[in-house]
Amino acid sequence: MLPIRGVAGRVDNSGPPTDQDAGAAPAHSDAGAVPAHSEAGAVPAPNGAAPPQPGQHNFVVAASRLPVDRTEGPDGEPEWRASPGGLVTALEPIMRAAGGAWIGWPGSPGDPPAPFDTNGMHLVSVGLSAAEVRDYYEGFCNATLWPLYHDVIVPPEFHREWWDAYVRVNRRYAEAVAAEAAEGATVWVHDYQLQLVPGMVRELRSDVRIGHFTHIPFPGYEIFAQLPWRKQIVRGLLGADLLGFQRQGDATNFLRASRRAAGLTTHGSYVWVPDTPVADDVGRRQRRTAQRNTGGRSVRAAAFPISIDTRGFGEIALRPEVQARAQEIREALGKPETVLLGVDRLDYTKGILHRLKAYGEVLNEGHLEPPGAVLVQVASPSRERVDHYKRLRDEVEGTVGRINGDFAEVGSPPVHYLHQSYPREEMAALYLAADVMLVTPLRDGMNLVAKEYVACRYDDTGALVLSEFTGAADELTGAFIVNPHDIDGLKEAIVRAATASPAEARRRMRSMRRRVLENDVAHWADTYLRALDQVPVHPSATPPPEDHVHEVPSANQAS
Ligand code: GDG
Repeated sequence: MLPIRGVAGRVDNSGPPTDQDAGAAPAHSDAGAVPAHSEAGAVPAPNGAAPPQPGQHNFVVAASRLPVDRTEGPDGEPEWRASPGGLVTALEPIMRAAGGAWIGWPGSPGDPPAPFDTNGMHLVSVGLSAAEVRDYYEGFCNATLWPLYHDVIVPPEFHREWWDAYVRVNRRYAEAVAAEAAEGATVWVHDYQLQLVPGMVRELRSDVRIGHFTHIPFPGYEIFAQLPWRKQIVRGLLGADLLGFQRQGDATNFLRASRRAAGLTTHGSYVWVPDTPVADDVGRRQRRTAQRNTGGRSVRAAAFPISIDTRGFGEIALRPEVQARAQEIREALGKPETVLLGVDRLDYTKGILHRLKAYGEVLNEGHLEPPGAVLVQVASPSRERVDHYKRLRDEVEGTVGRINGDFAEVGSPPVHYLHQSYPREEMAALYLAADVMLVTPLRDGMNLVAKEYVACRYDDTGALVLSEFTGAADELTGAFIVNPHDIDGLKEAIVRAATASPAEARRRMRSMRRRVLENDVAHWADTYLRALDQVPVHPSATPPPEDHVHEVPSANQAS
């Protein structure tokens, strides 16, 4: 059993976003790919593979990316250096105590590095060919699932060859997990890139305990239903024992998808997964009887809101050199009365254009006036080879140019736009320098930036404008909560945040700091892993109680 305990240590949630890279030689041939859309609702298993022998690791994490950076050694050969992100540092003590392994892609196509050990963790690379980076990563993950799960802000693309690559790459991860996990190990799979892995691991290794956590929203069924492979995704996730989501609404959406896309029965926060799948074409009563006559498992879907290393950020913010840097930033901006700040990956989900539109109108109407007010917008490069991201960059940069053209004086533009990534200390200095933090996503699983800002405001000053469509809005109720689509409401909130009395700002910030200090990333990991630990090792064969919900599955379940 996994040792569950308080997790200490420094956690860095703010590693520069690393999902934009790609571009070298293929490591894997695409030949021999499994025809993945051959059978409705089932992801085909590989033929004739011998069951894997248990590995040596009691705790195995599978995430899209490995916590490593590629660097160049003295002889020009690639070297891999550990780069601790939030997740890895939160899990590190557990990894060390349990003999943990981390499975992920190192971030560039081509031959993966050999497994290596760092900080008590065993890192195992999954290689992706250049074609798989295109079809699986940039394609199915970031041009199908990402927009679909973020309320179709841009239209998702559905391509069967992208789905094939998704199945193939998920299987590669699952096989790596099965090879590393010791008998009875705990496996924790992360996010939308690996939704088939729980089911595939269960097929290979029914002895392990499997958790999955979705970092992004899970969409309402009317949107999810667009996905031609909705049933396979639901079934893949249901290979887990515990499904974690950011918000209760996400868990509820998943429970509904289980009923509608897969015809399963739910009871409270549990989905009943019968051992023998019931055929799609039977009537409602027959389906109910058939499901009750077979053994099965109950899978729990619940909310576990992720957080940051609150104390780690607070410590950085207290460092004299970081405070001096914050002062320097304000001076470089021309010592304005009000510094507003946005920090986002350059992603259409983050509402950067809505924010700029509102800010431009606030200036135009004279509610705030440059050079007394200055907006700093950090837009970290992200997914730069995906079309919608290229277009977004052009639009954001055009809008910034227009606002500066309209309102700048020589030497004092009202928007400072930074298309760059910064070290964590510089991020903390920016958070310290900002009077008003603008977090206005159209949809966001959680949004860690909002929590990082709060963590750095050790003197209870500063104001947060926060979109109601972020997971963070459930917790940070001291923020000025906005609907970013309502430009007038957004303008009003920006002005109210910029002009709030010190007493009001303090009251709001204190309540937010309390929340972020109580629920930090270590608490999140602990809570999740405790809940996973409580799942019975031998699944119950008892059917669900009578108060379950059953819906007639959607007419067209097949892909
Ligand atoms: C996904 C979900 C969920 C950004 N620029 C720099 C930098 N960052 C750091 C921030 C923050 C992180 O990146 C971004 O986290 P977010 O939560 O804001 O957003 P996503 O990247 O979309 O993350 C999200 C999250 O997963 C966790 O579950 O909250 O909803 O979409 O930590 O500080 N860090 C550094 N330099 C930069 O330039 N060092």
